[in-house]
Amino acid sequence: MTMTRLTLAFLCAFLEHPVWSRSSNEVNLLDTISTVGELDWTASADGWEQLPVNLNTSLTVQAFQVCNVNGPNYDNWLVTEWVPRREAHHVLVELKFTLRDCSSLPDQTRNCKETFNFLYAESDGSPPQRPYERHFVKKSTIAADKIFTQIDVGDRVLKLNTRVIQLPRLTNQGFYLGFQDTGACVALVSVRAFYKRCPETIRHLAKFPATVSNTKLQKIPGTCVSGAIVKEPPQLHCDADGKWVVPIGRCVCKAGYAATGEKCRMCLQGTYKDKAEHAACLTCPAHSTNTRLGATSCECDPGFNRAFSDPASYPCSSPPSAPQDVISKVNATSVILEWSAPQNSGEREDVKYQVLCQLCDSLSCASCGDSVHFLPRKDGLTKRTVTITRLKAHSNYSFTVGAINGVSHLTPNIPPSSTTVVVTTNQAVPAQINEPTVKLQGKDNILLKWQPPRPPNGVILEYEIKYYEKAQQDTTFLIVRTKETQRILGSLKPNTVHVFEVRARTSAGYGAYSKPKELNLAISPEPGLMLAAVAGGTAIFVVPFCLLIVCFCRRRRRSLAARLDLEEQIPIKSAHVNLRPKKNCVDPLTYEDPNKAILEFTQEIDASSIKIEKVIGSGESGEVCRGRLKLPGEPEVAVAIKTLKAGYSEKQRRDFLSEASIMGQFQHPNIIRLEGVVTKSTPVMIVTEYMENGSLDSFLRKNDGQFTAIQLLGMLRGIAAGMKYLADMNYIHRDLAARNVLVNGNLMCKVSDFGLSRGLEDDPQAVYTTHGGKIPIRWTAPEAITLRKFTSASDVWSFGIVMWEVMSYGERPYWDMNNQEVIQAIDEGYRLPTPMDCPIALHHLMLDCWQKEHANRPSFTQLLAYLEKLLQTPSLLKATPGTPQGRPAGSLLERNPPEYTTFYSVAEWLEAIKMGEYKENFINAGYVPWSSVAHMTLEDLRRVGVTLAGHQKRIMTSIQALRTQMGNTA
Ligand code: ACK
Repeated sequence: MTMTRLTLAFLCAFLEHPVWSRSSNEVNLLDTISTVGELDWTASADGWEQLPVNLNTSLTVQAFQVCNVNGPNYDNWLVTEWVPRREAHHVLVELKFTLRDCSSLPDQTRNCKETFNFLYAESDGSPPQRPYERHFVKKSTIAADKIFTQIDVGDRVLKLNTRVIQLPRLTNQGFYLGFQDTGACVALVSVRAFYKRCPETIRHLAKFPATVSNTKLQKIPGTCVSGAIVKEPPQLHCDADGKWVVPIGRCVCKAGYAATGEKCRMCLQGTYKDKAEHAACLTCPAHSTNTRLGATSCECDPGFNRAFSDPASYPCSSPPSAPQDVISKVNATSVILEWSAPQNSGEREDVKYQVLCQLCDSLSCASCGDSVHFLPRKDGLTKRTVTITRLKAHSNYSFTVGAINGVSHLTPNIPPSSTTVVVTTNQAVPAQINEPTVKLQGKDNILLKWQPPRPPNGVILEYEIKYYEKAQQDTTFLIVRTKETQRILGSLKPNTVHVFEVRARTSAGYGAYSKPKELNLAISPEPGLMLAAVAGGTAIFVVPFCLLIVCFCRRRRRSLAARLDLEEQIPIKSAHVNLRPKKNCVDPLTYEDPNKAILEFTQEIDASSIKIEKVIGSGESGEVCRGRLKLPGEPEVAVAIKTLKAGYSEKQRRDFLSEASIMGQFQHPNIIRLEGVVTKSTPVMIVTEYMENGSLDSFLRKNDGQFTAIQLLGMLRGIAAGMKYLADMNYIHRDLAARNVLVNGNLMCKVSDFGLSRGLEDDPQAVYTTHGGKIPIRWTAPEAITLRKFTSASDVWSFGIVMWEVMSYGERPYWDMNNQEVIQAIDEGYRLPTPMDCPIALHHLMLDCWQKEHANRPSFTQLLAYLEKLLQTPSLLKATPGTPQGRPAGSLLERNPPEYTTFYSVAEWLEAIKMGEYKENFINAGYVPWSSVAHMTLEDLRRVGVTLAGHQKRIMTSIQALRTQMGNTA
C-alpha cells in the first residue's frame, strides 16, 4: 500500500505538467486519455490496479499501476480490450509511463525490476485465454529512460517516459495489447494505439482522399474540384508519416469559372472567362454584356457583332458607314475613283472596299459585266482608290463604292453602306468605218457613201475623206471633210485608178481609215481640175472642201497636228529632214584612256579654289555639297559639288567622271552647266552651277498649288528645250524624271544626271528588270522596259511623265501601284489621268508622249514648238477637266473673240458666235475653209443669205478678228 501511494504521488507530480499533443495525421484506435469512465481491461489479481486520476478540473484519466517488488516471480498481466484495426495494417502504440528506481527502495525490495514487457495478440475478436504467453507475442521489454527516486518525488520533478512501438503488419480484424509485470514499480499513465493517415486535402484545385500511410511512398491521383478541369493529371504522394509530398500536375478552373483559393467560382454577371488557361474573369468588352453567371463570353449589343476570328476579348463591332467624298477622274475610257475612309469604321481596322459598276442609259442601269477591268481589283480593296479601264466611250456609268469589314457578312440582309457616283466617260476615237461604196454620177463626178462607225465612241463631229491617184499614193492626196455620210467628189483624173478612204472624228480624235476603196475612172478630164501635187508639204486650199495637201511623213505627229491645226504653224518637215549638221555627243567610254576624255571635255579645278559650305544631299557615289568657286580673274560663284567617296575602284572613278565628260560637252541654258572637275587631289569632285531650288520634284511638292499654269508651262518648256538639245546631240538620257531636273532661283529648269552606258545605279527609283538592267519603271517607255530599246522617243515618253509630275506638283506617277501593276496597266492601254486643274491641251500632249508606238510620239522639236505655241496663246490652256472637253470652254468663246485655231470648221465657228442658223447657207455657198471666210465682204454675206443688220455686224466683227489673228500667225 505504501508503495502504491508512493507511486501515485509521482503520478500526480507528473500530471501537473502533461504533454498530450496529437498530430492531425494520426488516427487513434485506442486512447486511454480520452476514455470516459473505467477501462474494461483484464488484470491479474493483486497485480495491475486501475486508478482514475484527476489531471485537472475537467480531465480524469484512467491509469494503471503495479508495484509488487517484495517477492520473487511475479507475473502480473494487464490486457486491453479488443482493439479493431479498422483500415490500418501498420499500427503504432504509444506508452507513457513512470518506472521507479529499485535502488531508491528499501532493502526488502531486492527482487525489484526496472522493466516490464509489452506484448500484442492479433485476434478477430475472441479474447485471449490464459496462459497468455501462448497467445501474446512479445514486442518489447520496456525499460525507462528516466527512472525516478524518492528525492525526485520530493522535488516534484517529472520523470515521464514515452515509448512508441511499431507493431508488425497486422492482418486480423483487431488485436489485444498486453503488459506483463515481473516485479517493477510502474504506472502506465496512458496507452494509445494509432495509425498514420494522409488527411483528405485539396492542392492546385485537385482533391485527394484521406490515405492510410504504409511503409512506402504511395502515389495518389487527385480529382479536380467542381468547376475545374485537368490541366495536367494531378498527383500527390502520401508518405509513411502521414504527410502529403511531391505534388505533380494541376487542375485549372474551366471557362466561365475563376479560382478563389482552392475553389472555382462562376464568373459574375457582366464578366466572362473564355479560356480555362486564363486566371481571372474579365469585364465584358465594349458593346457587349451578359446577365448570366459563369459566362464564357459576352453577348453583343443589338446592332453589333463579333467576327468568327475575333477573340471574346474583342469589342463587338458594327459594319462601317459609307465611304466618303468619292471622286472620279475620267480619262477617256478609264475612270479613277478615289474616296475617303468611312466616318465610322465600325470600330474595326479591317475595313475593305468593293466597287460595283453599272452601265446606264436614260431608262435604267445594268451590270457592266466582265469586260470592264478593275485595277487592282473590284473587291477586297484596302487602298481607297481603284482604276476602272475598258469602259465604253461616251457612256454613263454608275459606280457604287461600298465599305465592308469583318462583321458585314453577319448581317447579310443589310447591304454594305455605299456611295454612288455617276460618271460619263469621254469620247474615244471612232471605230474604223467599213469600206465605202463608190458610184459614178454624171459625167465626171462620183458619189462616195459609207456607214457611220460602229461604235461611234462619241458624237461624230465629221468624216474625213482622203483620196488619191493610186500611182501617187506615197506623195499626194486630197482631204475633204463633211458631216454627211456621203459625198460627191468631182474633177477626178480620167482613166486613172483612184483610191478612197474615209475616217470619222469625235472630240477624242480620228479613228482609223476605212479599207481603201479603188475605182478606175474612165471619164474625160476637164482642164485645170487635176489633182495638184505639192511637193513642199505646205498646206494650200485648192477648192472648197478640199482642205490641204501635204507630204506624207511617216513619223509625223498626226493627232497632235490635227488637234491643234498646227500644220500651218509647225514646220513638220524639219522634224525629219534636219538640215543643220548635228554635233554628236561623244561617249567618253569609247576613249582608250578615259582620262583623255576628261582632259578634253572638262576643266581641271584646283581644290584650293573651292570652299565647301554645306552638305545638301547624298547619292550612291558620295555626298553633294553646296560651295563657292573662285577662279582666278573671275567673280566668286555658288556651285554644287558632287564628291566621290573614299575607297572607290578605278571603274567607279571612271564612271563618276564620265558624267562630267558628258556634261562638259553640253552648253545649253536648260542643261546643268559643268564648271570643272577636281581629279588631281582627293576627294575627286564634279563642280556644277548651283541651282538654288534643288531638284524639281521636291521643289514642286514644297510649293504645291503655288504656280500659275503659265509658270508650270514655262518649266516644261525649259525641260523640253534642254531635251531637244540633247536629242539633237544624239544623247539619250534614259532617266528623265522630275528628280533629275534642277531648278534655279528664277524657276529655270535644267536637265541633270548624265552618264553613258549607265546602269542607273544612282537612281533609287530604278529597279532591276528581267533583262538585268536597272530601270525606273514608271518613267520608262514600254519598249525600253521590255526590249531595252532606249531612243529619244523613249525619252519623250519620260518627258510626258515629267509633264504629269509637274502639273500634279510632284505627285508620284501611278501613286502606290507597284511596278508590275504599272507595266500591266500601261500594256492594257491605261494612261495617267489629267492632274487636277491641268489644261486639257497639256494632258493631250502627255497622251501623245505615251503613244504605245514610239514612232507616233512627237519629237522634242515638236514638243518644244507646241509648248511655245501654248505659251504664246494662253487661251488654249483654259480648258481644264472641269470644263467641257475637247474644246476651249463656252465661257471663253463668250468673253473673247474666237480664235480660228480653235475651230475645225466654219460651221463650228458660226455656232460659237451664236450664228449657227447660217451654217447651211455658208456651206451651200462653198464657204468651208477659213481662207474663204476671211476674205468675205458684207456683199458676200448678203449673198449667202445673212440679211439682218445685227447678224451681219456680229459676223463681220468676228471675221475682222479672224483676219487679224491670221495675219499675226502667218
Ligand atoms: O532636292 P535637292 O535639294 O537637290 O537634293 C538633291 C541633292 O543634291 C542630291 O542630289 C541637290 N543637288 C544636286 N545638284 C545640285 C545643284 N547643281 N544645285 C543645287 N542642288 C543640287 C539635289
